[in-house]
Amino acid sequence: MLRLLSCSATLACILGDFNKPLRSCVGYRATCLAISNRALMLNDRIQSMSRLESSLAKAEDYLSKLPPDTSYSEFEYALQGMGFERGWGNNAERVLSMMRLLSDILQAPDPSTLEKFLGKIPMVFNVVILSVHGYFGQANVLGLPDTGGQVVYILDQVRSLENEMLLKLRQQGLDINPKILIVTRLIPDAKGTSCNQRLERVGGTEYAHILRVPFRNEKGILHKWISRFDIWPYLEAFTEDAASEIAAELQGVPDLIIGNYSDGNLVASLLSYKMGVTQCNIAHALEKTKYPDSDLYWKKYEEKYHFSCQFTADLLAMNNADFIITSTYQEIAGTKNTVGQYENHSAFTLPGLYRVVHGIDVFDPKFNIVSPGADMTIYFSYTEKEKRLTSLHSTLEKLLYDPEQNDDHVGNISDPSKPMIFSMARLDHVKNITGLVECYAKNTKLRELANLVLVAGYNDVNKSSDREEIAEIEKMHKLIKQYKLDGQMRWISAQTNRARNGELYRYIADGRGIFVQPAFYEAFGLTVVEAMTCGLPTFATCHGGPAEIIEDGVSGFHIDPYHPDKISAIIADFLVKCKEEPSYWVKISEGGLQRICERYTWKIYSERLMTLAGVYSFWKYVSKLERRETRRYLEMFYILKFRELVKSVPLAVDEEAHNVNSI
Ligand code: UDP
Ligand code: LCN
Repeated sequence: MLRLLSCSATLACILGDFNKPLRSCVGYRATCLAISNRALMLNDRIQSMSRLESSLAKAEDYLSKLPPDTSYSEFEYALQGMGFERGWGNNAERVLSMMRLLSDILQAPDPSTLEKFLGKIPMVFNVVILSVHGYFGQANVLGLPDTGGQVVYILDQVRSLENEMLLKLRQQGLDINPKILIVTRLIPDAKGTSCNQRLERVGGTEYAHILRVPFRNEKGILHKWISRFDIWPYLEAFTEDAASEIAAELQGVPDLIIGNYSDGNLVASLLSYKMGVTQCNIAHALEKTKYPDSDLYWKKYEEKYHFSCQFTADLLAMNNADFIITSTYQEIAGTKNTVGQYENHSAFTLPGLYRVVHGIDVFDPKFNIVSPGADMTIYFSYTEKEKRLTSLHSTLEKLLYDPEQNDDHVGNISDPSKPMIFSMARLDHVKNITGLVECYAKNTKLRELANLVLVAGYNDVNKSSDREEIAEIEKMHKLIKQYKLDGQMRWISAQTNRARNGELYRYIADGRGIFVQPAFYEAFGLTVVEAMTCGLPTFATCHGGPAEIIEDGVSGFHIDPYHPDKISAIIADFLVKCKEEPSYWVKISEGGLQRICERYTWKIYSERLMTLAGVYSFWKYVSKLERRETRRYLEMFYILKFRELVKSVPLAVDEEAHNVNSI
């Protein structure tokens, strides 16, 4: 963005017609949204650039004579006479500083002042966030197939976004309340979750809701959960239905649409195109990177994964987006030795289908790194004794050590005095939890030094409807038997209570344990951030986000899932060193905590996201014409290619006849 804005021709274009976009982006938009019938920032008295400049000079002179904390209402009338309306700030100091910023932009433009100004003016009141595939809920969903970090990310994002929006609106001197809608799939067969409710308020917020819209086709509504790989035939109708539901809830169009994952980003593209709204994409994980050679051998994968649809949807969405946010740099452009997730889409071939010669430009200024964090009310250091949930310790001890077998766990720990090697993830192949079991099982020294505790998926194949999970469950049982792990290992099924999970990380830290994230590929890795935020020394895959989150040997360790023997040796060496020199454990724990404070917090995230929303909405307005050709191409690609590919994905069938009118 900044690179483009610094180009003098572009600046000339913006400034030559500044008044129009300014009006459009602020005053007009607020009127459109029917948030208030009054204009924001400028009124009809200012009709030209010269008038704007002279009014600014007059207002600055007037405001500089007032005490800085004079409240807006005390000088509102005077500013109205000069052509200004609410939105500049809630007191004389803020209004003056905003007006000075604008004067600077008009007199001596520079990109950072423009970015600062655009980040502060009231432009975003209503946000729609799309996360289509289920299960999306606030309780009992984590660990269910396909339902992991994306849900955690969005719920935390929404809470911190609402706080940031409210803070900004109040600082802007506006008494408007924001609205945030998370739009997802309504699943009538909700399996004990709230995914069959149309509207649900997000806990810890006042103005954020989950809005659920069912999948339907000509036969009616789909009742059961289906894998994210099979949902392509439902998305177009979902978009239509979602558009009406959103309009009804917001009584207008949103100011920003944020897509999540391939399906959400595609729906975000269709909606933003339809509504003319700024679109932000968040990939979370681009599947093409996760499955090696899935482009060349797409036909092999097609029946199970329908990657031809997914990769096409990804190309469409990333090119349609006004801006993209990623959790790490490597997600965009990789490292010296690895290819970035987006970079992976710059050129590739799906043999017999199409060849991509310029899929995405990773140096496009639409890319921004905005890293998520962990909810610090749940995840905090094990050293913060006064905040600790010690009342949960007896439950946690039961979870970890109760010798009585039940459906929730497999295996026992016979020596609880040893530190624990802990991992928690969905039981997908790519998470490589079975790989960790095998590497632990094969290293006698490691088995002597520590116990293994895993929280992952179901432990009974009959409970799972996910093909990858079923294969992993079977493998896990086989390994436990083959290596006689009972006594040293506990496999606990997915745990959905986040507060308890937070205390679990800390409980394991109390016993000088560690966290291991052994995935073959991890796009970002929220568990890595959670564990580090709790002060648990973390060993995480060098493939993907964790390689950037952790500085090897300083704030944790990198491990390579393709070299399991090395992993067990690195962990064993660490545990031995910590036995001899307990301060080493503390050093790594503190290194992790420091890294988190510097980079991975939701506060940093939401401030940046709000600034970007302002900058790119403005940019969308001024660059409308330039993007027309791209849009035509994307339309053609969608209609001629994507729609055809979708026809090859079989429609899901509910087990028993459902009454369409029953929901
Ligand atoms: N999680 C959980 N219970 C489980 C498994 C996972 O609460 O049994 C949570 C975990 O704490 C984290 C998220 O689900 O917040 C997983 O996010 P991550 O980015 O690590 O992986 P993803 O599942 O998105 O691939
Ligand atoms: C999806 C993933 O695979 C994880 O690596 C991320 O942490 C999560 O989404 C949240 O972005």
